[in-house]
Amino acid sequence: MAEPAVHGESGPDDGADDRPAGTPHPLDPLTADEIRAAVAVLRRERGVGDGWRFASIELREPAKAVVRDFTPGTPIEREAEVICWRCEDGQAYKARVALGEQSVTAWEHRPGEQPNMTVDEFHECNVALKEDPRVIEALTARGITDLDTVLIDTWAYGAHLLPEPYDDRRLGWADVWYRAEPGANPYAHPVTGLHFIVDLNRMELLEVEDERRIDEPDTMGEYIPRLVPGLRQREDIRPLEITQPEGASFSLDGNLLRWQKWSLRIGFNHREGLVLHTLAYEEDGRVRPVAHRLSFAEMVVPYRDPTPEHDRRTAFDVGEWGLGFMTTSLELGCDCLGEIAYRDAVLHDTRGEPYVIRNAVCIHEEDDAVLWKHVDAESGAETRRARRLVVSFHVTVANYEYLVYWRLYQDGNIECEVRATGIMVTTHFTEGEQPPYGTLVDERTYAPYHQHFLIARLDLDIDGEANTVYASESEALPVGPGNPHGLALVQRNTPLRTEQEGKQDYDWSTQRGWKVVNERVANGLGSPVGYKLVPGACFPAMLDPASPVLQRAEAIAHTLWVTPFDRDERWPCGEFVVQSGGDLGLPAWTARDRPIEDTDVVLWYVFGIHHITRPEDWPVMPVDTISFWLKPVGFFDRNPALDVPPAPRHCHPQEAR
Ligand SMILES: [Cu+2]
Repeated sequence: MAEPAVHGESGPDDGADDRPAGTPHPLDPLTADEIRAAVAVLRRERGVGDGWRFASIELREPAKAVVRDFTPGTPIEREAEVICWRCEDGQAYKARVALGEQSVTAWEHRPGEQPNMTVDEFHECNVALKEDPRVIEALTARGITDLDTVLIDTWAYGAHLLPEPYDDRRLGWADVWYRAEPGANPYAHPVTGLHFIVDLNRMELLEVEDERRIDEPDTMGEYIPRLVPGLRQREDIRPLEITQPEGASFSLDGNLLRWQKWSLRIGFNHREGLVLHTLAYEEDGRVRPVAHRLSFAEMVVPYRDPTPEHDRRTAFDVGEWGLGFMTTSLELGCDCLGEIAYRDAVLHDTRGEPYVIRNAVCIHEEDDAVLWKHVDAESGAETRRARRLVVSFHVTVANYEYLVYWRLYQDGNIECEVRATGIMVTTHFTEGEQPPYGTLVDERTYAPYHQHFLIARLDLDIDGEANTVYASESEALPVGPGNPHGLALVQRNTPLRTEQEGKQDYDWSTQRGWKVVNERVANGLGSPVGYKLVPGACFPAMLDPASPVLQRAEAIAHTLWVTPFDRDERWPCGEFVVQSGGDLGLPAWTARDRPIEDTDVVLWYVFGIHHITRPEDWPVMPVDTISFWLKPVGFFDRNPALDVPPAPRHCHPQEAR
């Protein structure tokens, strides 16, 4: 869901200066000029003119071999992948454009598919509906006459809910909210029972659903200090400054980021937002690959409330709206502290016109308490301070915020943290009639339970592409000979050989995790090198197999899926999730049951927030924080952070005393 406030902040800049010096790297995102060039070619060769919309324009990432063999300065063929549609008949096309030759290399008609929702449609729908006499009448009947206070929020449909007379159209359904005064929170005031069904291609109001007029309760949904009655802000907080007098310890060369022994490339696109490419760790002069590509490929947010107010509310925030399109500019001192480097993102509107999101990605170092420590009776305390490199971006999807942090540590650990914050969707009810599917958060106001399933696409390449995934589990042996006290604990590692075996669920009782191993590379101890996906924040879908919501998002039915690498397999719930009926992603690909042993594998990790709403989440929700880890397991021969020096002038007993 999407209220994209990003345009205003990004300004009129056209992003022409975003290209790093020199020739592009094969993984650099498209520049503004490249976006314009792709659009110009399609206008010229395929007649994509007025009356069309561009849903997405992004870099077609090259094959791994091209990336591996690239030498700086060598010209490369850049390709754009474009999805556009003709509004008149709703027909969608997927195109590929060779930017060097300025030619269309693929033009695929996609009948029956709906491209992603767009920022332009969201805004145009809000404006068009507010001009419609039927909308004005419905609002007036509810005592709302100042349309400037009204926000109409468009959501996408699932196929199973499309109203029949219009089920071949591009449809949106809309919620209505209003601000108590200019600058106040629209999500503080839901207009319960009023929804609109809209043909987005014609911007035509098809139906007004006007039910259940409920007397507005006396709620307090404001969070901006001047609007919170009687708020006395705390006065006992003194400044906490982060200083790095000699600057940061990372370097940025175009999109290439280096920090201590880590290196990676920053990527960005409309759908996944931030992408980490070619992540590697250098050891004794050897650059050791860990991941080819890390990103978020889907997010599924079913509201678990079957009442008519919420039963359509299953958002696919990646596939419908795009984490990139929803990315907001970051601000120094608020979102990030310390010595910060930012990267801008270049995206485009539905006319194909590029625009820039300033400070879309933040890169900085953080102190992270103790890295390792021991106190010895003779030599005293030996302590190392930990630091981590954080690459992050924030998205605002209408009422909700998602903050994504990829963190690299000095001991080879990788942590992916997501924080959810923002404003919960709420609904009013008549006294004594609160539905059981949510929590009371304010007077006659409840926030429905819902879930946020995030699907991380983890293309790991542990010391190369030939990897095997093992389910790694602990087993306690029964009491018996050799184990009289029942203490024996062994570790079982089961190779996942096929895609069917690669469908894995979390198991608390065995502490199941998944180890990605390269059998062809041994560490100094003679064992194959590996990294372990240490699960966190996983929970079952809790959806009946017959549920059409689960059928659209079968990917959330397992904690982990493993597939052989295919660069065109990117979207775990399907490429076109707007108005989708079934999941054409992971379940369809894995139905072939391809081998996944000793080959280039991709892990799809499903985790998230099972959001049982609380009064404390209202009116603005303090962050809910979840994460998972990728940890080296025999990738190194010993603690790789032994070489981290003590902090200068501190922490070294011999010198300090
Ligand atoms: Cu939530």
